[in-house]
Amino acid sequence: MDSAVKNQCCAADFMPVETLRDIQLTRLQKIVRHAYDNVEFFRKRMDDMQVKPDDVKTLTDIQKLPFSKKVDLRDTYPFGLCAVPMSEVVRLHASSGTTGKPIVVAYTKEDLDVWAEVMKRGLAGAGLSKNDIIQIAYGYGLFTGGLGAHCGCEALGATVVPASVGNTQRQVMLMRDFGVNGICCTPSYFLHLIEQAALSGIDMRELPVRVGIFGAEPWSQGMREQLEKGAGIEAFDIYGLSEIIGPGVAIECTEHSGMHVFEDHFYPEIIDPDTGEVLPDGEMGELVLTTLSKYAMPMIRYRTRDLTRIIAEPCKCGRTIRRIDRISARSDDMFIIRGVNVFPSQIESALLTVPGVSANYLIILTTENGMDNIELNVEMSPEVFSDQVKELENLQRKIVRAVESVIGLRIRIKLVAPQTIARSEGKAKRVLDQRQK
Ligand code: DLL
Repeated sequence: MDSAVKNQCCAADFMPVETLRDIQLTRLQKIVRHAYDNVEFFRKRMDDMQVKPDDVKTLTDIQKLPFSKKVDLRDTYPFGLCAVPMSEVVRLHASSGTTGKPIVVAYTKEDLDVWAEVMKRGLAGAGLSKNDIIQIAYGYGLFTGGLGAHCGCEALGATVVPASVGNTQRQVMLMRDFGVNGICCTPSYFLHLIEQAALSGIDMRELPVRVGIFGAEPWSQGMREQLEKGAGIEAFDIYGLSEIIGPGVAIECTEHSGMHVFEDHFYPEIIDPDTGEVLPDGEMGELVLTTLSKYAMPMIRYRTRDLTRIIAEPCKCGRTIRRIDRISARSDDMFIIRGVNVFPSQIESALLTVPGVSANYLIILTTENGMDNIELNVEMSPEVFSDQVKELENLQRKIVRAVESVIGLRIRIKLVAPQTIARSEGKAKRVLDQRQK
């Protein structure tokens, strides 16, 4: 790794593994005690399992502790999992989710410092510095994306352009006029920005922007290629969730081979989602995270529902903190079509292997003759749209084959006209579920 880049990064990313494990254990013991003493929910769960904070003597003792889930945040809405008095809470965020009440998360001043620190470390690892101008086009507000990235950029000392989402033409104008070098937004929104720039005669590749920090939704390697080629940038995958802190739980370094988890603050485990059994490093399963240094709302063994694996082998960049692989799917995103398990992310990966196809698509689920059925609408680019019918049929056949080779099912593909699939400013909505319940 370039030593100039390394020097900007926090030394914590490179500490000896033994030191890291010592820090993790000390922090784990302290946070478990804090949660037990101050949150009735955790105390009761631990009492039910007959485990006390003092039983955590080694890092593997974490396995004795109970899991927590999103439903626990809903059941204790809004502040039931708070472990400090409200006078210590300086910020609230919330995530709406698809059903029922939002989940609320709280931060002390020190928690915000931790958040800014991990974001800063992530941005520095992506090669950004105080010399850069960074536009934040994640939503500001209850969603953690905007303010999380904002505080990290400020901690880095960069010049922040807090654009938030929306007003796409103005976003492009700001990028051009301010000479923005770094952009933080969802990958689907950046694709939209590239398209809109082109419509106003601006080639994003000619702007100074060179780094994109993209996350908050699953995205494939094919999408990465479209974003990097379309804007002449280097794209970094960033992962996080409101319940744990927001963006900045993990992020890629310049090696782009998995996302480094800021393990000194978030302890990762992978479990079998069906049995809850802890799986060895390298095996795919559900990511479980424990916050080691967040005091307003500590989360112990939180089941994220995100499927990935831990990559324990050392990264070429020299960081000692371990990596997780790209989030391949969420366990609750899966649908079953004709007996086959299908994840939306598999469809995107397959689709984008076909040359000339853009990442604007919509998966439509319906019920036909009492069975679940799937149709994939794919938007054509203006160039493809003007092609002969024969060529369109050819493209359709290629997509059918590409999808079949990944999911093992022949599905209906409909090619739709350019600009007919709704664009999203935040997380893209890829699935329209019209199944009869
Ligand atoms: O999406 C926090 C965030 C903001 C992350 C900006 C990265 C950038 P939530 O709204 O609570 O928080 O949604 C969290 O989004 O459990 C994953 O399912 C998904 N997700 C987040 N980042 C990624 C990613 C924010 N890089 C949920 N790849 C998580 C795939 C992601 N899925």
